[in-house]
Amino acid sequence: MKTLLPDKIDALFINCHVATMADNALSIIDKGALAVTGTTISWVGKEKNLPENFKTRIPKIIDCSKGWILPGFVDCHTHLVWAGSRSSEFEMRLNGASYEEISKNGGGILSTVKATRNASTDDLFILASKRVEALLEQGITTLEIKSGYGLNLETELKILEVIRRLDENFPLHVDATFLGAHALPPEYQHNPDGYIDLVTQTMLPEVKAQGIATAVDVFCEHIGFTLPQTKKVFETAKNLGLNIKLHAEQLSNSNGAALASEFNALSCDHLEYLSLSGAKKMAQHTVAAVLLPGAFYFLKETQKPPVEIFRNLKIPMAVSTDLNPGSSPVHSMTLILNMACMLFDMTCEEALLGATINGAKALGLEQSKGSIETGKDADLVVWDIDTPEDLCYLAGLTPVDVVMIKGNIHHTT
Ligand code: DI6
Ligand code: FE
Repeated sequence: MKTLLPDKIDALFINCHVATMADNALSIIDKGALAVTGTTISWVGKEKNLPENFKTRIPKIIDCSKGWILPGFVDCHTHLVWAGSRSSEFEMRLNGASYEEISKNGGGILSTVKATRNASTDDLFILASKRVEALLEQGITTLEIKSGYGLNLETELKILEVIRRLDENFPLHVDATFLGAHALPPEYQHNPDGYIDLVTQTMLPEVKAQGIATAVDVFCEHIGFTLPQTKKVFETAKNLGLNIKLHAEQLSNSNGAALASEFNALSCDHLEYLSLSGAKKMAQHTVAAVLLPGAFYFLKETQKPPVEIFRNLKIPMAVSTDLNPGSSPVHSMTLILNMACMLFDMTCEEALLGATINGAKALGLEQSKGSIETGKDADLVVWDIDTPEDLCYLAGLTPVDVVMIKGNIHHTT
């Protein structure tokens, strides 16, 4: 993505190292510099190669004190609009109850649905804002948020409205995904197909009409929805021109990834129980694999996603927080990076690609987000670290110095 030298520069980072994450690697530039014009990256390279006239006519020069610049993190899978707490379920699980048992007994997702239905739009916005602030402060500059704790038209729209307000009120880019088929609501306990009819005939057309979500997701699982039900939702989504994503093969192999691939999904997410044939379908349709080590850790799962198969088939691996109250109440991308390495045997480079360019691919945003290349959005983080690997290795530390989103600085320490 080469462009001509910019004739105007608004900000120049100097005295930095850059991990651009271009070309599917860290792609390090030592002793680098980076120029921003308006909302985009206009020049990146070695500082010694900076064109002569750059330093003299630049309003803002940011000395990075030998820190590292990486693209802002892309958190491509969260469920962060919810009310209520599931800490008592956490305690139940520590006493031996399983996630599935709790879910079958009316707890789990449905307990969050009850609290979320009872919360006002303003309450939900305040609760979600705190979570978004936490992510923003840790260098997340692009965020996907799913609905799915409403399970009726009114509350699903309320959640999507909150997501829209988050996008409007925070500097980071927020994508909304409609996850109406997340769990069976109490009103349809004995009529799952009736609920799928509600999702496809009423909810999806309204979501589309309001332009309030860009993608559709389904929880395809034995405690979620069957393959034929998932297919119905995808057919409607496709007809409406919405992107497709899937919670697939998280707790068992339902062959959801193969189905989603046939619908040219942007991503399949979780994938612990993915089969080789499912992976091959994903590769054939260039579907990204979104790996969620927070849920694996929190549910004490033992079946790892087939990372070696993803490598061999060159399937892009994204990693994400899956921030939600039940299976991944994890508010930290650096912790997720460490988990991706320790639990899924990913390398630091793979984990970092997962939290940047491959996260962008999972959202269909790779043309503008996820790597440092001229012409892309100036979504950058300056880190006070010695090497990019420190972000995976120094578990729990988040040494952010500067967060820039679309050319504006939003956080400095
Ligand atoms: N899979 C998950 O891990 C989350 N949703 C899903 O479909 C869990 C959501 C929850 O337990 O509240
Ligand atoms: Fe999820």
